[in-house]
Amino acid sequence: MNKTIVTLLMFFSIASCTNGADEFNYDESKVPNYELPDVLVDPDGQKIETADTWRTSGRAKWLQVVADEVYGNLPPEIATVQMEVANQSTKTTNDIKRKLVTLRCTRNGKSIDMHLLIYLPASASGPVKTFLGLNFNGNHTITDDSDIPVTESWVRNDKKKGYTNHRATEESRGSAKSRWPVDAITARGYGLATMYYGDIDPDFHDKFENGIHALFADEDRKPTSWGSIAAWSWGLSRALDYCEQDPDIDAKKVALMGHSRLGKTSLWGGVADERFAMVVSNDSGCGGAALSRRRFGETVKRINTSFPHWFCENYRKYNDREDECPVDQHTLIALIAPRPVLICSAQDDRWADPKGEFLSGKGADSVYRLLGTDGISADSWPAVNTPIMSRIGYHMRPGGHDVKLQDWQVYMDFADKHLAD
Ligand code: GTR
Repeated sequence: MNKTIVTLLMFFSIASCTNGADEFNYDESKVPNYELPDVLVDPDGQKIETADTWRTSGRAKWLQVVADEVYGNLPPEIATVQMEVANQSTKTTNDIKRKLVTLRCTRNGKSIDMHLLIYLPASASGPVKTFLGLNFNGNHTITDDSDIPVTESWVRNDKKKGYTNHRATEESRGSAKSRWPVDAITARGYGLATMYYGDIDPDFHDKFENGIHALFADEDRKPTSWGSIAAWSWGLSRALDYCEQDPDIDAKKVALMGHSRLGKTSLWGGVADERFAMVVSNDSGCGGAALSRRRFGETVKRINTSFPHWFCENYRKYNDREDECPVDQHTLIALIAPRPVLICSAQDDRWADPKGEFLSGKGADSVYRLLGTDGISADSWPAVNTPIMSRIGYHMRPGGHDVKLQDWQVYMDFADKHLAD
């Protein structure tokens, strides 16, 4: 191959890795001036001066705005979905108890099965604090254990990993195990529960005809109706319903954890269901922890264009008009208050705007303090490898968009501190 071709190929591969660097801003000096909506002035313009006002009216008002403008509302009939444990098994090996639980959701003669894979320290003397997170490619990808069935749900095609024709094969077994360090988690006394997000709703724009949406074919969809992130979050709550029935799990101490689009999901899941005791978002970026008004890395327009099914239709109004949105992502963090929330970034993951992720924690600080916690104990964006362990936590590790064992160590340090008995 001649030199020019090699150079051109290198140029194109770098350009595609940075998601079209030319179109998107990665220059801090080009971040526009912006003003964040004050979360202590409610959407009707009333000042929120006491913890009681936040609890009795302020929170609910902001919650409704975020649902209407960003993630969408579940249909009121969601409560008519019937849930049953259709299958379950338990096996203990090397001091780790593994459970497989199938949750069947039925409505209008249709049903979906969501499969929970749970690992618990077998020698625990009582119910354990547990991390709950959705996985990207099927439960069988988080382990080499051949007992875990290869998912039969829709998967994204990835020939390298053995997913073709939207079906997973044996080839993909264990392919995501580095992101789910089961031994390290159980060794520290925590449980881990995970479920494939595609069991709840497939991740493509199917006009809401599949997954849990399919049980609502009678729904009159509106610009404020649920997208896939709201559907995945609903699935997390059903997993928590199961945890409440399992005597091995301390359901009052379940921490949500999610990476990337599933980090956005863990944040919204923690907002929508206050039973979750703690939330961890990893590299959640645009539509997750990162402030949209900064327009650094991924933008609202880009996310709505690439993933039109993730948010509600109303969110598209803010394409290139971030300042007109009545909320920014700090509101999402504030809605988790006073529960502990840990915002994690990766230094090289500029697409997700690590600084913007920190700043949304900062923007939520006033609500956490009003509710009597220490908020976020850093004045400025901390250096890499300097975890901030206050009630709103922040951590940036070196490297790129991923979940690593060292991330989990910080999640568990944070849980040790904030979920202590
Ligand atoms: C990207 C998307 C991000 C993030 C990521 C992921 O393509 O732009 O917002 O969600 O996918 O989930 O891996």
